[in-house]
Amino acid sequence: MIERRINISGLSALAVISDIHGNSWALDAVLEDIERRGITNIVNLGDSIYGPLDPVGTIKRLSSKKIKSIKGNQDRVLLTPTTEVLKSKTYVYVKESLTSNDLSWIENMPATLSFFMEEFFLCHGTPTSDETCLLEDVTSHGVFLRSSEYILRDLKDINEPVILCAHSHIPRTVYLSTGQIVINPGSIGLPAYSDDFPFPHQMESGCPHANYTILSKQYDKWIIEHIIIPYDWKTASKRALENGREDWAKWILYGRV
Ligand SMILES: [Mn+2]
Repeated sequence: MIERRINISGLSALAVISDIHGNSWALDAVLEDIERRGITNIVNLGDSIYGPLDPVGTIKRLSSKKIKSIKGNQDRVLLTPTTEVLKSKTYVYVKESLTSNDLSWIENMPATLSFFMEEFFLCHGTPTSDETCLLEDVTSHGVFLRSSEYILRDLKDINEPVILCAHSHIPRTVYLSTGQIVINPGSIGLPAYSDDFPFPHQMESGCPHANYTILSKQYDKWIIEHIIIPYDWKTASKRALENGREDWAKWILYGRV
């Protein structure tokens, strides 16, 4: 069979990564998989650095590969920490390992981005908030897939046909009545976590693997592949433990809270 890949926008495949959280072991496994597939366009939706893992190694990899990255809420707190964040030993660990070059690299990332001839819109949370999930309702009685109506309300000013969002660490794709597709690639480096904002809640991918997504254009339609990659999670988990984060060590090892 002759392959007929129609490449209308000039971009035939895009790898979408996010929420690395300093896990360079997981990032290496994902970058290797992307390279093996011959994909050269990579975008990164933020929360790249923060975590008790390998912040410096992560920045090195992202900047040397020239990966187009936006800021997440946990990249932003490294520049403007709240008093509560200042007390966190993970914040101190990450902040002390960063050089002023690293900090300006973080500062230079935009919060959102319209990418490739306005085909893609990139945001960490929603277009206007980096700490609100676009596709999940976080309530006092659990986390649910958000209604299309609420998602569309947050996307009222966004005309791009494909919206790439992150933050929840849950890989999923949602199709809207406007014909727009919203894709969350899940997390590379932290497959589960618990958090208190806006309500105490848990997010679990259910496995320790790194998650990312590939979009490839076939006959002018995007084929979406959510990819699950095994990597050396024992080593990453051990690093979290060495840095005093038993909770992170468990989340990384099991993909469960
Ligand atoms: Mn986030």
